[in-house]
Amino acid sequence: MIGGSCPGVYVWLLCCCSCVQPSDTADHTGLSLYSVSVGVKKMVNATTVKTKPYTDQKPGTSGLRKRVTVFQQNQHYAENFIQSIIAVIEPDKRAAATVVVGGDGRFFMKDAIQLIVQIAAGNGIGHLVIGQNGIMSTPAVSCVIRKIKAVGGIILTASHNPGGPNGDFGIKYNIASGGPAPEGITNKIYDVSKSLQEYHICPDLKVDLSKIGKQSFEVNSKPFTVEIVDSVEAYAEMLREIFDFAALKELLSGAHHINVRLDAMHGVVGPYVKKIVCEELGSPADSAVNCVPKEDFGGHHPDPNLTYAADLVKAMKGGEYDFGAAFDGDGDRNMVLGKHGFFVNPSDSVAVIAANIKSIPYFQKTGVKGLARSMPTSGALDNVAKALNMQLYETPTGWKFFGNLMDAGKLSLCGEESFGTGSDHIREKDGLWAVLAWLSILAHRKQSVEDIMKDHWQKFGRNFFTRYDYEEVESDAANKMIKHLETIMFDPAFKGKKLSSGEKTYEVAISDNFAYTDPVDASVSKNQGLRIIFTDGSRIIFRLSGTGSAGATIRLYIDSYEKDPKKIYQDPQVMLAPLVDIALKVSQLKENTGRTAPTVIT
Ligand code: VG1
Ligand code: CO
Repeated sequence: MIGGSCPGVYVWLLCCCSCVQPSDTADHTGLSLYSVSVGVKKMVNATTVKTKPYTDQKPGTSGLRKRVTVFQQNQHYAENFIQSIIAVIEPDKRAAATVVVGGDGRFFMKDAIQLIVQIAAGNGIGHLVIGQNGIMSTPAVSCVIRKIKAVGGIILTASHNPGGPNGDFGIKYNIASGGPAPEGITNKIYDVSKSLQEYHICPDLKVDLSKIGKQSFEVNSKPFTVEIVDSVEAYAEMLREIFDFAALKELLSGAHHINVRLDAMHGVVGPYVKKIVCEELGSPADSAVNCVPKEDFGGHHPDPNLTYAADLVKAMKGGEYDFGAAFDGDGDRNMVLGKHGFFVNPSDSVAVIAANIKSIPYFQKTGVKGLARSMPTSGALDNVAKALNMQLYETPTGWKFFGNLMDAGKLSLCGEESFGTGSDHIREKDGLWAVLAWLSILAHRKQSVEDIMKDHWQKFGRNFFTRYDYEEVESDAANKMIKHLETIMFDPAFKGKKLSSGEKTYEVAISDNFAYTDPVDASVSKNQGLRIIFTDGSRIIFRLSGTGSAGATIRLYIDSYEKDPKKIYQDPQVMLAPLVDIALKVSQLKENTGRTAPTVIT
């Protein structure tokens, strides 16, 4: 070693066999094709910094989400939360542990990653694997955690929330299965954060996020390595195993190819779409738009719905494209559109995939173990489960509840009404996977999106579904509305009550606050949404969002089943108008919040 002559820092050239230890030459993850060690090993010191706890670092539906300014302007705010996350990794496991780090490219991500590197090193974590330039979609992080058997991952994203200096930022912890930390762990993180007095950090440690390869350090005489990997390759490799790429290539670039338009909304999925759909499957380069990740998502909400993906909707209406899709900031959500902008409701999307599951080679290998949806998601999937004699699970909102079922071999395919679809190939919802699933169905059935959807409704009946979002309502007003609703709903006289709007009358069968007992570990999650279920099965659901960063977002969900083939092509907003009216009356939403119209209707 030549370290002795160079105080503080010593040079470690990997081409020089006399100074290389076997563990350093082995490519730790096997992930990157180009993994070369950057031949300098630096010695850095860890120090302990005194801090004061914050009381508001409770992870929500999917991680801790706050305004960027909250992370930036409050002293040690990000440091505290990162320290709280790392605190849940057992101290004796840290030296051998690998943690995956990646994010959706939003403003403040790179700063946060440098902090994670410094704090992970300061707490004795042995290895980090980070996407090049910090970029890694949420499903790709899940994929990489599983592939390299990491102890977990930290994802820097606020998903579909806007970014930029005045936008949102978020930090989420995923566990060794690749899935979002379950409530038991997020509660622990929160508890640590509430009493945190200090954190451990290597303030002088800096990594070059742009350079693929391994960067080695010595922290208080213990090795610490950071490996920067290609953000796309491991994920692409996984998709090649799941789908029939030859059939997809034929569909997208063969003699009778269809035309697609994919909108990455300047989120993280752009490089994935470019490499997989354009370069590999042969779709023309201009079929994918907004593919360069931007810190502020070009000033838009990176949220794939009819309101925020208006450009895609407009482009599809022109009739030039057969299939369209948009993704959210971190690449786990998807919206599917057919020719002329035909909208596939996400609750229907998962049901269609379930009914056509044989179009996807992965499921032929693994079999279909069970289906699941979040509680507010429409019952469309239930109809398929019943017809195919498959088990169906109804979980609370948020992907973390699916993981246990998947790990226990009870669940293969699941979805949420909020544009989330996925399977047990990983433990996150997966936007590009959902798009390739749909394209596989198109390739197999050789029908349009609209015809596939209409056939489905003919066969299974249709669950009309809509969601109204009231964003940034004043918290007190939202709570007042919920209190009011509870008073009415929990009155024993409410059951059997007939509620009418125009010609329509519905009789209350059940009214409750949804609670879930995990069938695997028996953990109980209460207060997951107020439900009014009518005797005909129609449902009105109210819940407060757990992903917002300011005020409260009220979500109202309506689900109503129709079997009559003559009625199934009607406009959902027309079909559901009486139930919406009843929901607004019962909740006195307008009176309580002053809101006369929702921010977004899906
Ligand atoms: C929302 C959706 C939920 C989804 C969650 C995370 O949560 O309703 O279905 O799992 O976002 O998605 P909430 O609590 O705001 O309703 V993502 O793509 O923002 O990570
Ligand atoms: Co997301």
